Amino acid sequence: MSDAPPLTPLDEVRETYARDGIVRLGKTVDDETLAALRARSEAIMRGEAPELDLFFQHDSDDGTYGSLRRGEGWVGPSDRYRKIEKLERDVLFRALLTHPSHERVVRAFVEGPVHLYRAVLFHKAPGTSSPIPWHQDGGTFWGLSEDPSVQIWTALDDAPEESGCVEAIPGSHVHGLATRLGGVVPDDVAARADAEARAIPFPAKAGESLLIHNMVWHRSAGNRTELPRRGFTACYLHAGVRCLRKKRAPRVFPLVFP
Ligand SMILES: O=C(O)CCC(=O)C(=O)O
Repeated sequence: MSDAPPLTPLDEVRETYARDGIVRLGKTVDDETLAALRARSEAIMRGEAPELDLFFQHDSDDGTYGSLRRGEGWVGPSDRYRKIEKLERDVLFRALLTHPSHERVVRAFVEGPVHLYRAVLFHKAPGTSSPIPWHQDGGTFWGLSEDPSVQIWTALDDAPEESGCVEAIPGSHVHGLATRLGGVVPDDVAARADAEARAIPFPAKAGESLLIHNMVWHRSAGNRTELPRRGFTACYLHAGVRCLRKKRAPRVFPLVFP
């Protein structure tokens, strides 16, 4: 998929992941594929893939996380959707999340069949785009019998600090969940942990991937550039992980690596 420099060797991936909970994997996607994925994400936001029945979340009007209009879903064609989920239903995004460059890393951590928890595009439109606060990708909020195994985040555009690259606190994953619920780390907990001073930016070039431990504290700022910043993340589970939700039928997680 790429003629770029070699991907990070798996020994190094394992070692850095255990220590830091976040690892640069190298350039996993070539420029032609990136262009196709960007065009596809734009078409999806214009409403050209209704048959996929994707999940949409529009960005807030004032660019704050607190005023996101949750639960609204699709609100018509717009280039300001901040989050699009269920992208495993799209041929191009599915090809990325099942690509050998991803499988090689997932297989280094998961034995046996591998299922997908989520495949999400995080989009920061130029102009007003909301930040994502410190959070962890797990907890009762995720409704799983066990924590997810691994997740791989890939930059579809250059993501320098000014456009809201991923930031993380390396090593924070070893302490487990900050709250039983998981998700956003409460402000007082972040303040006690001195999170601001410990934040490390992970700027990325288009096509580069990061392996992000679900428990590592991570966040991203708003986009202050004139260009969109899109990141695609796929989160993988081993076959024994079950959906615990009770209100609706439990989710069945698609098999991605048999
Ligand atoms: O793309 C981003 O800005 C952050 C992604 C993220 O927070 C996540 O994958 O959980």
